[in-house]
Amino acid sequence: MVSTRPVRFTTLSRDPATSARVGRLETPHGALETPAFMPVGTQATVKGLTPDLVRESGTRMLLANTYHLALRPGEETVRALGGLHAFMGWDGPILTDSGGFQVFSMADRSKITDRGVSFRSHLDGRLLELTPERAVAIQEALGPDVAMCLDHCPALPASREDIAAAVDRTIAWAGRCKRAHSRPDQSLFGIVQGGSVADLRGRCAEALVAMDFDGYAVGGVSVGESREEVRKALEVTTHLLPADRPRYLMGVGRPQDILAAVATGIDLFDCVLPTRNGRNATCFTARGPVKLRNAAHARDPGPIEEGCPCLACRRFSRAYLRHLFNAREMLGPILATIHNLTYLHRLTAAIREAIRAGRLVQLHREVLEALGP
Ligand code: PRF
Ligand code: ZN
Repeated sequence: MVSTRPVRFTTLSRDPATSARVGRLETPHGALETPAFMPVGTQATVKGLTPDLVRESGTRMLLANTYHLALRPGEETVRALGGLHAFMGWDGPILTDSGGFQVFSMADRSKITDRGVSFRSHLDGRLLELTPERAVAIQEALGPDVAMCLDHCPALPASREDIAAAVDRTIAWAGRCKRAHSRPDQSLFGIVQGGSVADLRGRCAEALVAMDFDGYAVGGVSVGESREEVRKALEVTTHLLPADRPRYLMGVGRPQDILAAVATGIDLFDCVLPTRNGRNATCFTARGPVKLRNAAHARDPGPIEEGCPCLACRRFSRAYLRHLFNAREMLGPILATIHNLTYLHRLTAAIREAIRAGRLVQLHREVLEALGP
C-alpha cells in the first residue's frame, strides 16, 4: 500500500544484533536518513548560525518550539510571513515541540488541569493557556512538517500515582490533538510518557498506537533520573512502537545516550547540548569533551578535533578559539557550535554506516572506549 502520510518512513537496513535500523524519512521539505540528530532552533534560529551554516554542519532537519514562537512573535505573524520555513529561511524539514514541556520548564506558576496548562509568560507575565486544541492550532499556523501532541511530562521525583495521572492526561490530550489536527501537509506525532514505570509506559504506548499517529516520540526521559532508569524506560517502550513509523527520543543528545537509544530502535533525536555547550566553550570530541577556556590550550596550534571537516577545525587553532572566548568575541560561540553540530552529525552518519555493515555493537564499544569514563 502506498502511504499518503505527509511524512513517510521506510526502513532501509536493519542491524542483525540490535533493534537498530537505518531509515529514510520523507517530508514535504525533503528527505533525510535516520538515525538523525535535530539541532534545537527554539526561537526560529539555531543560535548564532545562519541556515547555510546549519546545513553545512550536516543538519537535515531541525526543531523549533511552539511555546516560544507563540509568545514571540506570535504564530499569526509567522503564518502571515509564509510559515516557519519562509520566516526563518530554512527550506529543509522542521519539527515543532508542542509547548507542554517548555511551559513546565520556562513559564512562571504553571497550573495543569485536564483542560490544559495555564501559566504566566516568562516574557511579560501575561496569563495564558495551552490546551491540546490550541497547541495544534499554533503548530498548524507555524507550519512545520511535523507537529507534536501536547503531553504531560511530570516533574521528578514523581509517585506512581502522579505518573499514572500524567499518562492518562497524555493519552486524553493525544486524542484531542488528533481530532483537532487538520493540516494535510503536516504530520502529527504522539508522545509516550510513563517515567520509568514499565506498565505505565506500556499503557501509554498501546493507547497512542491505537490512535495511529504518523510517528511516535518517547518523552519524559532524561529529566533527572539515573542512566539505569533511562535505559529501562527505553527498553520497555521502543519495541511497543510500530516498526513502520519513525521513533523519536526527545531531549537526548549525549553521544553515549544516542548510541544506546539507537540500539533499541530510536530514529530521531534533539537536544540543546551541542549548541548550549558550544556557547559555553565546551566541544564534543571522540576523546571526550574539550574545554576551550582551559589554560592548556593557550598556545595549542591544533584544531578542536584532528580530522574534523568543520569550518572551525579546518581554519582555526584551539589557541585562537580560546582567545575568542576569553575576549568574549561572538565568533567563539559560533565556531564551537558549528563544531559540535558537525561532531553529532558525523556520529549519526557513522552509526548509519555501522548499522548497514552489521557492526553497530563494535562501533558502540569503540566510541565508549575512546570517550573514556
Ligand atoms: N515532552 C515534550 N518535549 C520534550 C520532552 C517531553 O517529555 C522532553 C523530555 N526529555 C524533552 N522535550 N513535549
Ligand atoms: Zn570541528
